[in-house]
Amino acid sequence: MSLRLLTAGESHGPALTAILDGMPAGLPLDNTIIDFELARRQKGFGSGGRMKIEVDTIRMLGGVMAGETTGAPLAMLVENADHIKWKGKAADPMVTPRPGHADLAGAVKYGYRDLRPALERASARETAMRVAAGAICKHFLSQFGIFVGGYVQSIGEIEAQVDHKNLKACFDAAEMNDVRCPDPAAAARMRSRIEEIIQLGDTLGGIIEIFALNVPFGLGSFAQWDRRLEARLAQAVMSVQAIKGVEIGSAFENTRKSGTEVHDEIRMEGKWLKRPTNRAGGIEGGISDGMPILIRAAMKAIATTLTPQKTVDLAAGEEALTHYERSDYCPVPRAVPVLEAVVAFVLADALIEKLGGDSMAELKTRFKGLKQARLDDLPMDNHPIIWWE
Ligand code: EPS
Repeated sequence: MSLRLLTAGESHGPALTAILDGMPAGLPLDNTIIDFELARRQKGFGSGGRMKIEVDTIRMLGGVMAGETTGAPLAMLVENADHIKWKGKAADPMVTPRPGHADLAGAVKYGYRDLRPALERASARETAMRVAAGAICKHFLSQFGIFVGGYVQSIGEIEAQVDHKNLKACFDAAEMNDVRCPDPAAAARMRSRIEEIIQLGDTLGGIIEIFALNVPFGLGSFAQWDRRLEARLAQAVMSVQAIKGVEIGSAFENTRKSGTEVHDEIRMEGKWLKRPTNRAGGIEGGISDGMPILIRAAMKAIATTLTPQKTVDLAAGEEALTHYERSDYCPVPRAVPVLEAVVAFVLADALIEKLGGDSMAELKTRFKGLKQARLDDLPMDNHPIIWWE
């Protein structure tokens, strides 16, 4: 691991913090790059009241001097505006765990006498810091021409028609509406469905697609299980709150096809090796293959519902209904920048590992020398070899 990220902080505590360690020196960085992504995370139809209270902005506490990274750990802080409402006041006891939330799991595991510590840290508010770190990773990747983007593919049962040959256009179109969906007709239906679910006091999940363009050949490795790029991406995606499934390329659809139908043929265009299709999602043998990386993430309908669900009052020791304070209804559109961030983190980590070096100048020189999928870069000589004596 070249890059490391730790976050800390509670949803209603004074602030959220993060340390991103391992970013090379010499990356130009100003707060607007991070604030732009933090603002994207706050926007999206289907949010609850909290997003009207917060205006997430970054405070850099270390690792940047005179507008450039120094190679030292990047220390970051986002304040919780809602904290003032909680500070110094006794909070109502929380003793009825929400099915599907971390409430019960956290209380049993840590022995809490109230559920709040579990939900405070398990909360998706933490994703603000992953977006902050991810903004730096996206910016780092952009120095090498790599672009990470995403959009909503489905919400509930409503699916968008997506042109996977024009992923950047999908991203641009999705940024134009508040459900982050590239298909305007589906976007309108998604919006009405979310309106309906708000009226019903319920929540909705969906599928988000994240892609990366211009990723060079050779990130990740089959040499060891924990170096495989799809495994690292899957872990990062699955670590995002409410994500319960992940797919690389069209993996699930591929299961319905035979081998000759599934795999992406290798063709020649001059000396270049080309892949007319990308059902593998840009990764073969745990290594990026130069095609766009495509990841699909399944987000469940979140656990906090205005309509009560059956649970147990853990203090009274009797069956009860869940208690509702406030929540999002459909955070799927807001999850897009979060998933972009975690994918950017993994790709930045793999690129730094591939290139080595402590400064952007060193990395850029090495980037130019990377091998590509062309015959001239392959030393195949067609001679018999004795592999084992
Ligand atoms: C969350 C509950 C809601 C969300 C929150 C995640 O917060 P609150 O309990 O303050 O209403 O808005 O997400 C954020 C605060 C955020 O920044 O995304 C939860 O329980 O996970």
